[in-house]
Amino acid sequence: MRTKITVIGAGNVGATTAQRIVEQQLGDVVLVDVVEGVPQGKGLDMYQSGAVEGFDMKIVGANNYEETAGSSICVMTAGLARKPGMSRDDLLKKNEEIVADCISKVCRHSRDLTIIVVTNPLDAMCEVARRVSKLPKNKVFGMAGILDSARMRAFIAMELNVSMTNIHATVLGGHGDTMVPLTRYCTVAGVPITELIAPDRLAAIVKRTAGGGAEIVNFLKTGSAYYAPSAAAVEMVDSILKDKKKILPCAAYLEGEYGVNGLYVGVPVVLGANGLERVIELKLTADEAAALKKSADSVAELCGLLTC
Ligand code: TXD
Repeated sequence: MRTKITVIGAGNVGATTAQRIVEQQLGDVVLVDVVEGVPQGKGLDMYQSGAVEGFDMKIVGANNYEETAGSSICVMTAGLARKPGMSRDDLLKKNEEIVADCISKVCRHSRDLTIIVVTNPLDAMCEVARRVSKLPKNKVFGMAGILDSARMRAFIAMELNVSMTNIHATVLGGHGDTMVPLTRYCTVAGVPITELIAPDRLAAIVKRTAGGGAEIVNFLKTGSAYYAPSAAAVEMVDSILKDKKKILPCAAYLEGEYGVNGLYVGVPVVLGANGLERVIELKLTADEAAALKKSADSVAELCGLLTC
């Protein structure tokens, strides 16, 4: 049996996610979008690259969901992206409609689905997907923390001129301006970052991390980041399909962990064959816990505006 992965949205994040999945030979891909011809054209183009890249994964594009039948994972990227001056929250109403529509359709064709939400505002869109799919919380979660942590790792690598792969960083909280980069848990080849970077430089890195998405939006002007976001989503797909049980920061539905109840917030989790298998509870200082609470409060405020 070949593994099938549905990617909804054939825009920047969706198409790049599909490309990474087939190039890493994680499974066959069905790329779905509302715009006629775009998923078909991008799918065929990517499929043809297999002859050169050396993969045999199938990839097809579609405007409906019949082809997605029997998928084990759905990466949900459809929706509007930010333009300069827009916050992620400005996207709420329109993207709620899009996510609700796509998730209800994809669930009709695949019974045993794990949904990775990418669409912004991320934490609220995870909640929409959970409500509409009626799947358990281990099967519906979101990508944000891996991206935010990757940005922090990149900025630390730039500062210290060392390999990004030696750097470990954890960013908690909602995917927004209230995210909580945890410098105390940040290490370079095992050495605490606080021993390597002066407090003012570290504060600047934390600030740049929190504004990392806007920095790219301001450069691109017509859209938001997609290379790092797609890499982050595919790391999640890989850990689930190969049952790697990687510990990764993801948007998870919390029921009491970190003192949060009934909300999606970014926390470290174990991703394996059973989806989000476990939430890892880090010990937080009073300041960190307060920052996380503030972040959770802003997620709660947005979720209060949902109509589904
Ligand atoms: O960290 C994160 N979670 C994020 C989130 C990082 C980067 C981007 N993030 C969000 O993902 C972003 O704010 C957007 O909400 C989504 C998708 O971003 P992308 O950059 O891929 O946007 P595009 O290029 O505009 O693509 C969106 C596609 C486009 O092709 C539309 O035609 C399609 O979504 N779309 C739909 N497809 C299927 N069904 C419906 N209803 C639909 N509506 C739009």
